[in-house]
Amino acid sequence: MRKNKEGPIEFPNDKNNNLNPKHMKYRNPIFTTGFIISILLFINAGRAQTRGKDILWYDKPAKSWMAEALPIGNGYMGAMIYGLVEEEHIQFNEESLWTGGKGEWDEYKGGNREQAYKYLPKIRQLLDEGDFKGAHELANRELTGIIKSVKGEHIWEGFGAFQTFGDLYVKAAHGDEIKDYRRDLNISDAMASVKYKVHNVEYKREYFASYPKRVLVFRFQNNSFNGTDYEIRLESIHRNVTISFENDQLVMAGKLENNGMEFESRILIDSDGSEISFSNGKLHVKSAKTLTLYLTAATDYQNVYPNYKGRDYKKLNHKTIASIDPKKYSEIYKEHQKDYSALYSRVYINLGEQGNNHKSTLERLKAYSDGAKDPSLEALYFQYGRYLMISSSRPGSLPANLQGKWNNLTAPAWASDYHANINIQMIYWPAEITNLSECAEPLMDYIDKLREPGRKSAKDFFNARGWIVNTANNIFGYNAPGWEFPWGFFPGGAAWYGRHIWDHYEYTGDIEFLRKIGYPIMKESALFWLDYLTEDENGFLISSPSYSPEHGGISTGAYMDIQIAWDIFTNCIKASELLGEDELFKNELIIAKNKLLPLQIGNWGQLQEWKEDVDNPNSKHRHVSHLYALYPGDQIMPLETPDLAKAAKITLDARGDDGTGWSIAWKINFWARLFDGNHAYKLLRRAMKWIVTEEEIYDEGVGGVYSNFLSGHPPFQLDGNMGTTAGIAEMLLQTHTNQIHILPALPDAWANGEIMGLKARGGFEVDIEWTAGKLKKIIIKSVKGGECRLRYNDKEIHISSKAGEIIRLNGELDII
Ligand code: FUC
Repeated sequence: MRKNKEGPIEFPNDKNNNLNPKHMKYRNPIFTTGFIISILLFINAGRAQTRGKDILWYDKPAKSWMAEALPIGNGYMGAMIYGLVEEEHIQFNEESLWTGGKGEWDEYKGGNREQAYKYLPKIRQLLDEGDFKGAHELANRELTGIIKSVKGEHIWEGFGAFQTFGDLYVKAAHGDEIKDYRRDLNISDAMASVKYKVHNVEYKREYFASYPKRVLVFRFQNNSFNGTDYEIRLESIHRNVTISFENDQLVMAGKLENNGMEFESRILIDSDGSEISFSNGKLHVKSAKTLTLYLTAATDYQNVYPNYKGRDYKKLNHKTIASIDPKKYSEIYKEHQKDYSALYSRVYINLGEQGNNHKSTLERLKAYSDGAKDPSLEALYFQYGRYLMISSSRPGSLPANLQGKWNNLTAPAWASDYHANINIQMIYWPAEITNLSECAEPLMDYIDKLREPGRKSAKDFFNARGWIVNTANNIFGYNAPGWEFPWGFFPGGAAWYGRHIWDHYEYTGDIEFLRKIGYPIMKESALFWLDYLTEDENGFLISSPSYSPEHGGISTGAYMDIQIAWDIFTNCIKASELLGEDELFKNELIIAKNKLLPLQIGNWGQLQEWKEDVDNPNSKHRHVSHLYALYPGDQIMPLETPDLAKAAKITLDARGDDGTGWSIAWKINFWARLFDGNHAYKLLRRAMKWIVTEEEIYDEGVGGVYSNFLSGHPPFQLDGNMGTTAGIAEMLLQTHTNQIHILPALPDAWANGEIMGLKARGGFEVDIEWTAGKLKKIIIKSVKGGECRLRYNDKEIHISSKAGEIIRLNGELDII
């Protein structure tokens, strides 16, 4: 039995937070200078300190997983912390535990349907003849993807779903007269904690997720004289699971019934208790003052087409646990904190203070939803998006799915998959602009691996070169259209991912990434469109058949397709010029781009969603897909294309200011791109409206935020969080117009403020400070050097910068 020798209980954070007076005694001059320098350093650190920690806190344990439990994650794994007193409940996930795929159904072929493309000419003919009904029926029969069966809502056999992994329960043997209960999540350090007292005995818990160590860490402490007895148990909703205890490790191993996927989690137990025993699947720790659990998990999944299987997960878990020295808890925490804050602390935001930190986050959210001003709550929500990004997407991990890495069900909404017709794209919108480019790497890697299965789907359904991915996508290479239209048809997912690749290059300036990985992927996405687009009666290139994502019927030109084709052609042309490659291909793209069906303004001044002028002015539909060109695209820009921007505004006014969580978030970005800060702010307040209970189910107009700050579609969907974080950044900085546009959509509500460390295309980092609604100061760090074009209101300046140069400017854009 291993004993923890750390000595008397001391709560580490408290130590860090108080200034230690001891230093003040010495008077020696050299020492004094040294002393002054250290003071300066200290003040600096102090300023970082005085930034204060970004913390969500609550004065009650969580009852609801979706609405109240608090998420932690290390990219690979996620956990939801309830903070229950008598028996703590921690539900956890590992990113690759999924049903579905070949293992579940021998005939699984990623949804592909051999030679389905043979029906394309007939469908196009029916469309040209105006028989939209006939065309839809044929398309819905012959162009849909194949899965085993649909069993009730959200169970799509063959396609599968992201799975909960297990539930950890830790019972502490103490009375129930609880006092001073507090549960919090410090997103500056990525550490959750719970504190309470029972009969003056202090109980404290800490929870963090270490990416460097690939473990979730839970520490339970108390300062009772004889320690406390703890009981630990692991549960899983999956059948055929065994629980065992070996080498101080609680091991849960199993095999999914659906597809035979093997999985294992290991918890290394460390305590200073007098005894540890295992019986009836439970672990009993006697008289402990400190109990620490190090949890890791893995499956035999690997992202390798076509079998997606074969990882030596047991070896991985053993290696992970072997790397943990339980005596080094503080070091493990410090390593985590250093790793995490190296990313998180790149961006600082201050939108003004209302002095509400003494109130719990839930109290503030309720007051805010009733109309109270609370700019620092908005700043906290902004940073929460960055926290969730770092916690769910790290180099080497899978990308965040619809629910990041958090799911407690076997049949989560939309399978908690990789929906590619808005959702996953939105989830990654904050990555570059909020200076977390590393967190976009899992997406780049995932996109690269989608190409092989995607080529097969492009061939089978469209007899086209290149690759595609449609609306629904699982981790087993399901790139085919969905099994029902209209929602299932969206081959544009792949080219839309091309926008993320191009952005990744534009923000990082990583030309080798572009040459070796980015451009080859983009080129293949563009190839599909060169083959799929056909000429209409006027010689314009259209996408037939096409559906505007999940809205309306079959069409010969859903504009989102045409805008995405425009975008991938444009960025491929830029990339090929930059790389000095593919001259012929580039020219082919230029010709095709110029032949694309031009965007049209319809009969009520709206931007048309389809080639056919049939937009319904009363539609409140959540998907506003034909404004892709406004955001995240750059085909529509108020200063460069004022008429189209005006039409986009008319469309947005008609669609209204409500919607699902992600739809509202998208609208924040749209209004920011239209330079209407007050309207974007109105949508922000709508996006942060408190969703009272998790019972509120899916509907067009009830998006908002749960008590734990997770965004609700409803249900919980990460895209709402990320789209809003990206929207706040987009109100303060825009760089898609080949300029660094400062405060393009500053709302009146944020009269004074500052944001530091936002990223601009071209590899610049930007700090902005404003007072009384006016720019006060800008600091630009030119990471890569090069031309820096700045805009503030109507003023524009150009600065040639060197790599590493810091440029300071005042509110008039004069260099200071
Ligand atoms: C698309 C959206 C839904 C939901 C799902 C995950 O189907 O239309 O609203 O967000 O993705």
